[in-house]
Amino acid sequence: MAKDYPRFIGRLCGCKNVLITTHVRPDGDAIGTVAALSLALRGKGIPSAIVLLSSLPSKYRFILADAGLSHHEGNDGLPAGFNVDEFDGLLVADTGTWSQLPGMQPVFENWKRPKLVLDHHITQEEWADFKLVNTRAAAAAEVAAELFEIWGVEITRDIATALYVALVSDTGWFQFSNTRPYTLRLAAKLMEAGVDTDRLNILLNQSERKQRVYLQTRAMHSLELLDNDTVAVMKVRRDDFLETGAGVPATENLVNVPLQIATVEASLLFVESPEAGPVRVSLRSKGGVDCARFAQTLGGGGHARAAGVKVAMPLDRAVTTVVEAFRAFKIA
Ligand SMILES: [Mn+2]
Repeated sequence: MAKDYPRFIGRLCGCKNVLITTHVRPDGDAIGTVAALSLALRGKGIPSAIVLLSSLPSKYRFILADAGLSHHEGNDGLPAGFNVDEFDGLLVADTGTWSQLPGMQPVFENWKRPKLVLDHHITQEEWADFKLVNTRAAAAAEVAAELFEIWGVEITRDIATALYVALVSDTGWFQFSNTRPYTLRLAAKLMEAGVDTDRLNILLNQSERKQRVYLQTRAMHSLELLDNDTVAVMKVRRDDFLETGAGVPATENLVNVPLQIATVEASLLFVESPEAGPVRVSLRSKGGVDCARFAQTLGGGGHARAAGVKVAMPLDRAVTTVVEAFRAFKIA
């Protein structure tokens, strides 16, 4: 692994214009890591462009704005008319699977230029030319930080802020079991580089629109506890989006709420698409069930305690189907 970093750096240094992207519906780790990578490349004199495959959540807008980074944005795919021929390298952060990169496979599968992946997920596919994957890393940002250290990237306040947002996003502000000593040492280094943690807390935890809390309230009303209160199921219906005016990003972290209950071992959140589209299922466990392995049986992926899958069926049938499959998986 250690010797992979110089090789990865070598590939990046061979590029003159890098297209940086991440998974659809980007979270804080995705946005923070992409921003930090783009700034690091800029520091090394390598131009890059950030391309998002769905809209940038408003709460993360400040990361790019503070750093003076622009981005291109698609709607469940590459931006319309986007010319990938301007680039001689593809850098994908925080995912290693085409299913998380809608619209990318047809364009890049046979692309004759380096395709690089920097990730921390267990679920991987073998299409990249070079991958930097550390599944012990709490966030893709940790892999990026290790890369920067070996590359001698100067950790500016903007890079530190982007990496810090990524860390707190994927560790639940250092609460989740993926938090490791390295995570906290890195966080300390980032604070020393000038991260304003109080400002980040206000921007990320105390700056929501009221519509988000209205949507979450509805979702919590839908809570059902199954199997002797060990499995929690919550649903967000299309009407919940329409009637509250909230969007899909408002469902972020909702799946963790039922884990507050002592008896609950696993939480399943079903989110109906506000438009047409599959039901998104988020899975969380306290460690007794491997969410990633279960998600993989249905074509999804993720981590042992946090995973997701998309199911192309009506909401209520999706709930019945996934819950039944989950029970069978637990017994097996
Ligand atoms: Mn991540």
